[in-house]
Amino acid sequence: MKLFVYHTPEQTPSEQEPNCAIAVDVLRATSTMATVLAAGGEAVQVFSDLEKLIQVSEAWSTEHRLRAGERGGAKVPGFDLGNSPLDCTPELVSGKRLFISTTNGTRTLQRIENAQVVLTAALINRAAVVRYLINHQPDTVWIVGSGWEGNFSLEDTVCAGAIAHAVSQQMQTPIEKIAGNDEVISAIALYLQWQDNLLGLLHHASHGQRLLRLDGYEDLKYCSQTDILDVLPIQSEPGVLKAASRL
Ligand code: 3SL
Repeated sequence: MKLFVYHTPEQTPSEQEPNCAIAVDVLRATSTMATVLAAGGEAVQVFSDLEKLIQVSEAWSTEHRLRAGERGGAKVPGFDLGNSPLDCTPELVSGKRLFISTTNGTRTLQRIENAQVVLTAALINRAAVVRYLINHQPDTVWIVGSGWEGNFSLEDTVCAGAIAHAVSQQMQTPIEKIAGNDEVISAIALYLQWQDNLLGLLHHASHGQRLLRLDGYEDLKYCSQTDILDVLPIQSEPGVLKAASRL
């Protein structure tokens, strides 16, 4: 297995597809997706375009769908939800499909949707993703951060490092044997530096600061936890993610 870390969807090579691609958007899209599927959501379907989201979701009855959308961190007017994982309680989401559009996370998923296997990861479901990699041993794995509008983000990189570190430890393989690019080494270094204070790191992150200005402290706190949800979001068709146990 070779791991590659890309900080943004734009940095991924365009003429290749990996055996397994993992979208990461710790603040907050992939944290929300893991939370919805762990809480019994039927699926999460992602869109970059709000009009398209509305049009496709019209085919679902209102009892079976939720529309979620965020632009610049704020909820899209008229939608049921923004992008806070804390709103996704079992009472609200169980049995429903979440139709969601976010600024960066959905773009990452669209970039990697043709990989053989597509997963989503956040700190909160890191262990489930690592278990999948250890059990299935895909040859090439891309861990793709969402960043913010094309730029590096601390929170996605630290999550990539948390995944790569755990894979290396559990396979008892030195990191230089499984690292496919230098970004893997630097992501692990970031994780090792901050693993005991991930909430502190999210406070330094530019998007963490943006969310704090929008009253998002509780979201930061929730998203900074490691391995609290045993759920593996996996793509069942382009743009649709389900809990692996329900496929
Ligand atoms: O950019 C995204 O995809 C979002 O996760 C951003 S936010 O945290 O909802 O503002």
